[in-house]
Amino acid sequence: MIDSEKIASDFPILKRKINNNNLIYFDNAATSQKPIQVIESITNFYTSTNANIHRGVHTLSMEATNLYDRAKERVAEFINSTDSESIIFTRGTTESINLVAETWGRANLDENSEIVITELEHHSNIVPWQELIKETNSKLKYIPINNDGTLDLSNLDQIINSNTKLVSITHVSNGIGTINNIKNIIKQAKDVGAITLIDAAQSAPHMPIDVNDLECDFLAFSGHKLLAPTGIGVLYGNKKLLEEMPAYQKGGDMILEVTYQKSSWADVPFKFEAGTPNIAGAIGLKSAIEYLMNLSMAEIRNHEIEITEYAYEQMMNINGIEILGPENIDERAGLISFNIPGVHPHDLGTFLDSKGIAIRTGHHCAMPLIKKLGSHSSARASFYIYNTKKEIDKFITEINNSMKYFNHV
Ligand code: 7TS
Repeated sequence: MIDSEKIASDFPILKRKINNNNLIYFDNAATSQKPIQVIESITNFYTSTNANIHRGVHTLSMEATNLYDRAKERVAEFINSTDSESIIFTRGTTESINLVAETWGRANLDENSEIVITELEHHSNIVPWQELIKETNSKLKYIPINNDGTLDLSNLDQIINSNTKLVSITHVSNGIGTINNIKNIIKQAKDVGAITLIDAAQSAPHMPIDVNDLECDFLAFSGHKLLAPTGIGVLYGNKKLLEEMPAYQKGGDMILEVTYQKSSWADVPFKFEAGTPNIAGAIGLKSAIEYLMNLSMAEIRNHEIEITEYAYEQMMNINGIEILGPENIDERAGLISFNIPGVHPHDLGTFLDSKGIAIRTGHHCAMPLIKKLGSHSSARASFYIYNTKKEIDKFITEINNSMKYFNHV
């Protein structure tokens, strides 16, 4: 079992007071907080090892290169990839998806091609495809959702068909917390010869991921949502596909040979990592993954099930509350998106902040989804390893207080 209170003591920011209250951080879907181990790994790098990588023969450069390469090995282990050469470091999920759209997408799609996504997606798994279909004259199709925010797979056979070239789906919805059965959808995509991309931004931090078992072609996630710093993320790719794909950004580090006339590219994954990468970020990511693996991803998921169920049951007792997304905890990640009658989500967010509680309000960068569910915005509480039942008790009390405050009852 996870000892959240002990874990919380590793996170310096959680000692902060916000408006004279202990900070309760329930905005983990936006970004997670960072433990001292990760912060120190970055400080140590800059105080004792800082140098550029893959180019120096001097000690510091070799040490920095070694740390960077080991970070890739850790990431590979984290998602059960057999090969660290399948791991590309990017700035985050957004850049990982754009990389696939701009390289694989431009090279492989034409007017007969269809891309399939779902109605649950974050903007970063919608907008790159909307732009790509304009360039390639291909078509974008959506797997629809049911009223409870789960995917309606009843017409999947028609949606994914012989014209489908790419299926790009989120593992977990950031807007409402739905966990998709991606394994089945990947299988269906493979049956028609389509490539698959999984947006794991909201799953990789919270549950075990196994790319070998999933058999997806690409998987994207961000470091900052799993205890690592901002500006570092991952694109896992099927190595054969990566080798066939055109380069992404061009410049230093990604080349094999350059003449005044032409250039050739380095091997995968370096072909996709032009310029000096985020070395300190990669080292922070390595430390973050070690922290999470030490706790066990299965235990992290169990902890989130426990506190999410605890919160959900109490929230259901709030008069008139509307909770978006699935009821069944097996289909819901550690995230609750909701609306309270008579209290606008922004007002609720401001009220809760005055009590030290941080939640997100708005459309959560999933505007079409929130609209489809009949709202313009919602309040969203998202949980992580350091959150406790005690914090949830205070959260529920303050939601009730906000209703009294705004409804003047
Ligand atoms: N995909 C999903 C499912 C996400 O939740 C996010 C970020 C992204 C992609 C983009 O990640 P980035 O690191 O490249 O920005 N989601 C959120 C959120 O829910 N609130 O703030 C950011």
